[in-house]
Amino acid sequence: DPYSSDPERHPVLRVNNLKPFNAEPPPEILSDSYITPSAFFFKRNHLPVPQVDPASYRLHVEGLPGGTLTLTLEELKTRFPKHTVTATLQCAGNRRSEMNKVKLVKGLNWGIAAISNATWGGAKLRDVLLAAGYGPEVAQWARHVQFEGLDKDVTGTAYGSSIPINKAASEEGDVLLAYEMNGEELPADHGFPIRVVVPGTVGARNVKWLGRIVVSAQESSSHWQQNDYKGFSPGTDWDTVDFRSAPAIQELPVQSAITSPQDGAALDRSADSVTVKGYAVSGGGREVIRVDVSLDGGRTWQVARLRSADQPDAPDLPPLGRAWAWKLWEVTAPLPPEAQELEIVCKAVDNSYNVQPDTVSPIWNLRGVLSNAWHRVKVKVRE
Ligand code: MTE
Ligand code: MO
Repeated sequence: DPYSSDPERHPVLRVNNLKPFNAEPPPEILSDSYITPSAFFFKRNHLPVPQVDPASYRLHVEGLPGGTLTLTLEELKTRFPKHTVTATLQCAGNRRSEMNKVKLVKGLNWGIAAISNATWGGAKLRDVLLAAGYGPEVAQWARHVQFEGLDKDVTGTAYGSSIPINKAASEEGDVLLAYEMNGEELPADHGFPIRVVVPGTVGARNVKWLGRIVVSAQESSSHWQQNDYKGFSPGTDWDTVDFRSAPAIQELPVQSAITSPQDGAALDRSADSVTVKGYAVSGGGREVIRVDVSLDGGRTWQVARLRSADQPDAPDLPPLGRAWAWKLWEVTAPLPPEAQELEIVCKAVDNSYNVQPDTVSPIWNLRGVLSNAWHRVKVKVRE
């Protein structure tokens, strides 16, 4: 069993698939803390967790004129300044289960918690690329930076993906070769000893157990870059889909969801009010500027309080275009007097005034990715 050496996991996680291991925390845990404790951070593995010996670990940086730069773990930690970045990671398939309700899609049936927030520590990819010979000459032809994991399938094919060179090499891109998560060594499930953290970019590009970096004129040729993690029209089905016709997902659209109360919960009339909590985040460093909440299915709205100010771990006001971390929000509102059932809805707005679509059908796609419609939960009011 190639999965027999997988690490132990926290029993509270909701397992979507055991081998490979895929799990998300109960949603209310997400809004309990701005930084998601690593044990509760969602886990998305395509393959068995590789066992990497830190002493013999090597990172290969290829494709640059000087030839391959090979670094030990120790060199990565000592030759380059350490940076920390608080960034939210979200799987492209987060909230896929809502698409499944419209029409069946292919993929793990994620709820709303295939998303988490952590503080990552490591070397900047930019610094490592510069040390390996990246410069204006290379910028003439280089377009992508490819990443390859040390996790392999039975045929020996490794997990891989790529990001645009502009993101990888820019000072403001904040892309890390992370060896720390939440102040500790990276856990096995999250990529020990090194993972790429690409803030503002879909989870799939944040390659774990990183073995190889290749600077190239081409995108990664891996299955996960070419034939997966792409969006399509609701009218496209498996007979007509042409994966070459759509770009690989990089930056994610604006997203929000209600973590509490949960669908099907019962509220007491005697409580008079209801507190609604959730998360909101956008892609590409765009900052969430507002979250609207409705208790009546979207007829009337109020503005939620963004909790960033009272979060000790929240970074200072992020520089424009570098809002990498989610915002937790909450709103307490009086219970509508007559209502026996509430349909609570949330939607977020980012600083480009991007908004979420109101329903799932128009954004449905066969792979169930980019599921970011208004989030709706129905709760009963008990007299
Ligand atoms: N990297 C490797 N090497 N292997 C993987 O299976 N899964 C990707 C990405 N990086 C994956 C990987 C996907 S699809 C996601 S959403 C994130 O890792 C999940 O990261 P996490 O498990 O730390 O939450
Ligand atoms: Mo993912």
